[in-house]
Amino acid sequence: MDELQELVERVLARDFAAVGRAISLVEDRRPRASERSERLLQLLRTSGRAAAGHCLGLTGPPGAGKSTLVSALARVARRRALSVGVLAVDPSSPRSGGALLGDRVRIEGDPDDELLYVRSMASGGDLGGLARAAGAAVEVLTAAYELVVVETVGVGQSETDVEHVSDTVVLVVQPASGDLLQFIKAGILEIPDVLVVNKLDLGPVATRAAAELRAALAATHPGRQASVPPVVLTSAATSDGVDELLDRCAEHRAQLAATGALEAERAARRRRWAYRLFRDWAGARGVQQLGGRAHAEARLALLLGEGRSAWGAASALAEQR
Ligand SMILES: Nc1nc2c(ncn2[C@@H]2O[C@H](COP(=O)(O)OP(=O)(O)O)[C@@H](O)[C@H]2O)c(=O)[nH]1
Ligand SMILES: [Mg+2]
Repeated sequence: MDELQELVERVLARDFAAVGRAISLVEDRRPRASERSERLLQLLRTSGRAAAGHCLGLTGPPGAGKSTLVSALARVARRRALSVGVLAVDPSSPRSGGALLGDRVRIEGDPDDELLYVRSMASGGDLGGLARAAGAAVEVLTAAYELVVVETVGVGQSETDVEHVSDTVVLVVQPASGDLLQFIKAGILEIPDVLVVNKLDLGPVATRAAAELRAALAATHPGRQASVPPVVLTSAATSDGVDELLDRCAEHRAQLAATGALEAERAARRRRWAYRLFRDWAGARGVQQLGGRAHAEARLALLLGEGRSAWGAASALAEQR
């Protein structure tokens, strides 16, 4: 067994240090690391372990309580004896140099708990690089842990979109923030699979916000009652509603699996992700040279079918041009 195979074995065995090393490897943007990183991802993918995993993407405006909710979700999931991996993606603003997420995920749990792994990732302003690294880190975590939770801001924005890495997208809002109205206007309510109004402990203002949200969803899904996503009220502070949130997310995953959509969605996501990375490098002209987006995506699908990662496929296509 070579060094990478050994690393993969240890990642699959949920060895803390190995998971950390694997993520560091796929985060490494130096060219000489990319071949090893690519092979690592391939080995993880062929292990087939990710098929059993579930990746939740939590998104929503700063201050809504995502980090606190991730912590509460991790606690509840651990109580259900699920192994949990957490990734907090922090797209530092290049202008202010500040971090949008501000804080780091604070997970209060047993520090000796080997089945709860938490990692945060900052971009330093390079969103394309962040997209690549976060996507790859999620692949590592999904191979290792039964439940993976990714926290990020910026739903509906380009490269950091959680919808490109998560099986289940959870939009978190807080009551009386005005965010809701903006989401409705921006058409963002089409994206999430589950919606959360957090800070239930604030009282009637929270239940009112949930009612408004349900009404808005019914309006944006006319004639499609069955596809209206559930709205869950939670208090990340007290853990109220967090069990229900986990149930709703598990139901969404079960639906995907039952219709065969889980694997198809993951493949489609990987293709879109590869396309984004390719377009980052090659630009609109590069896409045009290949005959447009559909053609570029078809070529990428072939490369992905050979077992390449999104990044590997995008760079291979960029070289083929
Ligand atoms: N009252 C109340 N405050 C909360 C709750 N969840 C989070 N907070 C507070 O809201 C603020 C933002 O929380 P944080 O998790 O950092 O939000 P994020 O920016 O979305 O990750 C913090 O002061 C939290 O303590 C909740 O359920 N109830
Ligand atoms: Mg946060």
